[in-house]
Amino acid sequence: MSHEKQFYINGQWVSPKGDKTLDVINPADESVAATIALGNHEDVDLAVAAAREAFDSYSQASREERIALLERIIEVFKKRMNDVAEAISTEMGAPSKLAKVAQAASGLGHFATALEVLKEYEFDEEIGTTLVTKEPIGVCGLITPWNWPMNQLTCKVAPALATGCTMVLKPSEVAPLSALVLAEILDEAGVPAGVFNMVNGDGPTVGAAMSAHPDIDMMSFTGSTAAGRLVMKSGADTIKRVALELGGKSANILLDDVDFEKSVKHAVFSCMNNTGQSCNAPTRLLVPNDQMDAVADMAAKVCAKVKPGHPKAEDTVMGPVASKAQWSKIQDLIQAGIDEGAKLLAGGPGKPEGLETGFYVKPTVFTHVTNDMTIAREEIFGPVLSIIGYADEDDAVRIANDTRYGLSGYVSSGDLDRARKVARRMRTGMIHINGAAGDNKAPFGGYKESGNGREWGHHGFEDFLEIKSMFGYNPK
Ligand code: TXE
Repeated sequence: MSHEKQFYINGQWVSPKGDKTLDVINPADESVAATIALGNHEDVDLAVAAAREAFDSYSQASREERIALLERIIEVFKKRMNDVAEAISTEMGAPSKLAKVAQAASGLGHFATALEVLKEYEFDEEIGTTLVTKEPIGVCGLITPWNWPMNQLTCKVAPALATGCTMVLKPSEVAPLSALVLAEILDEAGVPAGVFNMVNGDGPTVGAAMSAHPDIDMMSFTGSTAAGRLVMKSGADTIKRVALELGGKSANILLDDVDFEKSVKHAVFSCMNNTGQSCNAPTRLLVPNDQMDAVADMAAKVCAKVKPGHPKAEDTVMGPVASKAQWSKIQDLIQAGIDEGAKLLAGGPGKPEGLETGFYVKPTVFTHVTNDMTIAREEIFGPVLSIIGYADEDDAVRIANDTRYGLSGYVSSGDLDRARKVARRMRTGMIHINGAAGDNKAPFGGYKESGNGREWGHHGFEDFLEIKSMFGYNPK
């Protein structure tokens, strides 16, 4: 039976308290892919009560028991890989290959990493006669977005389970289908009742009820900076820990000694990957002023290879964007780029030819962008690259840091030491040097308005742990 109109609470699929529903739109053809139930504060109360009740025993589960649980989850996840990929592709439009090889695989990867970390993690530390121990923080509220849906779910659920926390998850209402598959996986793997609970719903109702809830001990939120700010504010009343992973406007500095052909190719493809819907996408390409024209020629050639198409078509490298709202936001920003005087090199407003139905965007590149333009300041979250010229290395660093965001940065140079020197001056939580990919064993998170938490690997355990000092010694 399908669980789209149910929530997963206390180890069971249950009916919602209210009767609100929402159609999930397939962005590839605008058809209704499913209709989900939207929860309210009563559903949240039930889920939190179940998580609270389960915490007493699950927080005491041994390391071995938690290891065994993660191993079972990984086994079932592998079996359901095609279902996960299919759900992702349907709900947010990722091309089939990207959905499976990158999106679903990264989701599974967080369970594998959490398992590896849990086997070695030092929960206890002796400081003199004091035992300092790290304990699960309690009931966690997890709120996730739609852009890398399974990756975002599991980079929270896996460390929460590994550290002995219980949780209530609210996935994005735009992309709730992969979360339903995850709940089925966790159920089949035998996660004890109440440890994992899921309530679908919108942000202002279910999300807000969670962040204000007195029985939730911490919130882990990924989404827009605007919504993250609201979660932090409402969490303040109950002094919750609030871990935020928010937007970005990452600069990609090409120093003057790079192989420009290679770096520009990488720059364009990375910006357009997942139809530009990644918080760490390198959306501002910074090049020496005297290279602007040469780089523009190269970028135009690469961009012509990024063909938008239906997610199910074999050769599609770029699917639609996830929603109509997202499509409209991107159109407005492309228009702002034109109005403010940036030079349109490729793409532009409107839908690509032959893709009039569905939320397809033309891969778009602007050159001669200045960092005060709207397209250089706002997170577009679409396949739109802004190329900005710089005078010298100091100028490049100044432009890179001239943003309210601080998630990722990118630097390319023929000399690793030189690239690292520049990287140290960039105010971001992550830097990719010479096109290196991220590593899910290393911390992921941002500075400034990009957030305050760190996810992935052993650093990703910290937000889910409290620290206790036990002073004392044996009486003689
Ligand atoms: O995000 P929202 P939207 C950025 C990106 C995108 C823009 C808008 O620029 O164009 O945000 O996307 C929940 N209390 N990112 O509107 O609203 C919501 O239900 C609690 C970057 O879709 O932030 C969903 O589960 N929760 C980002 C989640 O927040 C609330 C990924 C994300 O939705 C809430 C997504 C509230 N008051 C968008 N309001 C990234 N960091 O990768 C909403 N939510």
